[in-house]
Amino acid sequence: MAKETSVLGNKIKELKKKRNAIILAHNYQLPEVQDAADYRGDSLELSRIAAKTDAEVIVFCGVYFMAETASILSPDKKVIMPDINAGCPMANMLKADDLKKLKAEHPKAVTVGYVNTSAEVKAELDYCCTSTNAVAVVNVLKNSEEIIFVPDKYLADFVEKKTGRKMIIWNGFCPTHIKILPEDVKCEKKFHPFAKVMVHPECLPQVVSMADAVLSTSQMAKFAKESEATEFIVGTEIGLVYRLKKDNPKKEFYPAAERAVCPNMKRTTEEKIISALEEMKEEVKVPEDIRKRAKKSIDRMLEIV
Ligand code: CIZ
Ligand code: SF4
Repeated sequence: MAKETSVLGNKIKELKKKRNAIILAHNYQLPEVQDAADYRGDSLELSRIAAKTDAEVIVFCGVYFMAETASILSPDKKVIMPDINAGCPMANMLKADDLKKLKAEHPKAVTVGYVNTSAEVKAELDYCCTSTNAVAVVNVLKNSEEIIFVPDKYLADFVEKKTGRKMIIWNGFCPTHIKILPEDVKCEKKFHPFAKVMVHPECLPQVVSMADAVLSTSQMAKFAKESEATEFIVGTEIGLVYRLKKDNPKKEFYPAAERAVCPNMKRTTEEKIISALEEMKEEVKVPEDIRKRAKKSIDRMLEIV
């Protein structure tokens, strides 16, 4: 098995060189995909790496909105996905027309949208945000009477509690993170009483309220490294646990719930990376008019953080 993995790994390396490509893997990708990648990170970190690299081709191992975000920031590069059908159900819960309607109902509201949205939705937003900076973005909007926050109702709930703002929210959610239940955290805490509990803000509010720290995946990576604690209960998609263990071999990481698996994140395989590099597809490209408007919402976020 190890031999087979290295054969695929070598093939990927060879093709990467031939195509002048880099491979980016989201923190939730399969271990072997993370190992094949040049960089791992959250969606914004990876999109910013894509914008900076000299490589001409970006192989984005993640879900569709993430590859779109990379394409929005790097219009001159070829962004390809090993499996174009890897989507994000949360992002698919809000269409641009839904947001247009919500905006028409609240004409004075400022619109803030989680990065887990399509490019068309981002084009309708005033501000994009990530789970790392959602609170900071909303805090800047002190003078705005009304705020629309889409699509994740649980991230919205967390931001409302942190900022004291009441917002107009959408009914979206992550089907993977809601699988982590309060009793799972309770059970892990019983087995590992000294472990710090890190939880993603896409989790249920009852789970969020049990956490020592509510963090995005990039923040979890940083927190695990810098904390004096040596044991952590990890309340997010289980792919991150592989990265945490690899980066911190002396520390212990326990998934809050093994069932918190995002099937779309697991669609990408080494074999599909090879085909993508061989055939140079499927390309993700955002039409220029939408790209320009979507980029504005990302730029506004980057001005804040
Ligand atoms: O922005 C990302 O990469 C997502 C969706 C999760 C996270 O917290 O990193
Ligand atoms: Fe979307 Fe949830 Fe999967 Fe992230 S873990 S890509 S939010 S469905």
